[in-house]
Amino acid sequence: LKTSRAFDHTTYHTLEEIYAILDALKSDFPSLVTDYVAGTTYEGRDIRVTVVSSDGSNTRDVIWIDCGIHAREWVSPATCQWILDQLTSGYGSDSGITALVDTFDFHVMTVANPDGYDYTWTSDRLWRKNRVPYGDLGCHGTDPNRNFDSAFGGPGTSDNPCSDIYHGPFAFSEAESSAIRDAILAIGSRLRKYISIHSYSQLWMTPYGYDSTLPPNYDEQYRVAGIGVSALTAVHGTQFTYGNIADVIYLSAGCSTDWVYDTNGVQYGFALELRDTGNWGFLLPPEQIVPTGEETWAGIMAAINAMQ
Ligand code: ING
Ligand code: ZN
Repeated sequence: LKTSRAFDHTTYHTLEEIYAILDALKSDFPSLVTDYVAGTTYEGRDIRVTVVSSDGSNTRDVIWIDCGIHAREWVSPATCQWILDQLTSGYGSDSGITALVDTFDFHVMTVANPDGYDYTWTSDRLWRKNRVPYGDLGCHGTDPNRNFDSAFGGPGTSDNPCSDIYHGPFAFSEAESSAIRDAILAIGSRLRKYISIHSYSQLWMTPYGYDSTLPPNYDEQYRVAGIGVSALTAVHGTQFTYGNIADVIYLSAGCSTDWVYDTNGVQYGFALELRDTGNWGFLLPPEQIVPTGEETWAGIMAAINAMQ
């Protein structure tokens, strides 16, 4: 198992540790890895994007992957770390990874909700949202994945600031959703595939979440999702269900995948729910970081190679 020295996949990491790992990755691979800050949170933390590019020209098509939009879903940032490790340690030694990195730029947002993530380490392991105070009841947090301008305020959202699916006062009121929006708009027509990684439930989902209508190229997205799931299952036998968000999980207006899909002409918008199906749930043991990373990355690679 080849890995870059920056990483340690045997355990979950604090935000501070993750940011140190991302810094070390940049200095270990100066010609392959750069980064940028996509936004700053309410509590003043950077929202970082790591770019893996073998030519640095900023002209190649882009694969976007974000992790940790929800704070308690710890295996999601761990999987973005696994993916960054594969992209860097595999470049020049693994032919499949080398071919991908010579074709695409990868933009990886490892912790999309750093305030919330930090809060799950210090105060409440099961916190989901960001940490902005709202309302008269002393409640905190907007759900960043209900704050995008895709049927904002529609089904599967709440206008109660104390709810775990509070949509916020207006679309893009939050730093976390705005950071993804701004980064995606800057990538523009170079964006080939958007992938947002959550846990748990073992699902590979496509638009839409805001209603049950299927987008024009649903069949194509469903085909590619199926190829991803087959490759994922082949690694450790983990079963995934796939299909549109509204049918496979529930209606959820204002989610990132729908906004990116509708706004940017990108043909592939995926949202993944990683292990498990509820036995451990958000508290997935650290021993499962590596197998989860292995199967998820195999699925994503297959789904990239299957794009038309
Ligand atoms: N589930 C997701 C949620 O935001 C989801 C499901 C993903 C909906 C992507 C829409 C888009 O509710 C979890 N566990 O967060
Ligand atoms: Zn989530």
